[in-house]
Amino acid sequence: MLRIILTILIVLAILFNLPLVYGENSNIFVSVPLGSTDLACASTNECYIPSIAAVDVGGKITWSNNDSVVHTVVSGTPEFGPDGLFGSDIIMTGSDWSFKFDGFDSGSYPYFCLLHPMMTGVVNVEESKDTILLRDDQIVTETQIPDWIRNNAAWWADNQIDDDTFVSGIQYLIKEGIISVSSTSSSSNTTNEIPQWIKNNADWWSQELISDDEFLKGIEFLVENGIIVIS
Ligand SMILES: [Cu+2]
Repeated sequence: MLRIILTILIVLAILFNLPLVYGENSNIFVSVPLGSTDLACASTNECYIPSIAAVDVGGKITWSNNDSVVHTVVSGTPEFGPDGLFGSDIIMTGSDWSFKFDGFDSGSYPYFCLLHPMMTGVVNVEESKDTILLRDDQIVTETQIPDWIRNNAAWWADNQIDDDTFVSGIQYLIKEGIISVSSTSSSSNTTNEIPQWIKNNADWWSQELISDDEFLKGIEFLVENGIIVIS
């Protein structure tokens, strides 16, 4: 029965192009080792091992209490106290506690043990690498364009900003090397008309319906036809 359910889930994932591959840091384990009440662990940063743990946004960390006494995991610092972002109750000897970092901004989140405040650790929440298994050719793609440009693309597609504003923004990003395109400007006898399909692409890209690569094809067209000029 379990096998049938698994098969159905995999088929559904493939049919609807859902991500099948997650970032490396989606399921992390941290140990509270034996002897963590000993002050010595603080001086070597071994009260939680590893004391600095990286996890993807939406990933899960499980803290296991391998010590002979109870401990806690509470976000914040001993100096300023708990900050309320995450926190366990008492974790019994031999037990564990998990927390999922859904909706967290990337950044460093310190934590400590309420019962033994010299026990401190840090969670580094990181954007996962957008590793998505594609349906047709199983190519793993990585993001090439900063995400905030989606806003610009959406505004442009919606005629809230004009062609010049959008194009000059993209032009600047290419010049600064933030976006890289493979083509270079060729013709000087150009029309400044931007084809509708590029605007459609921008709209779809802003909604994440097409990939960065497909959107870049439109940008490359603009470069090739001298509408975007890189000097
Ligand atoms: Cu403790």
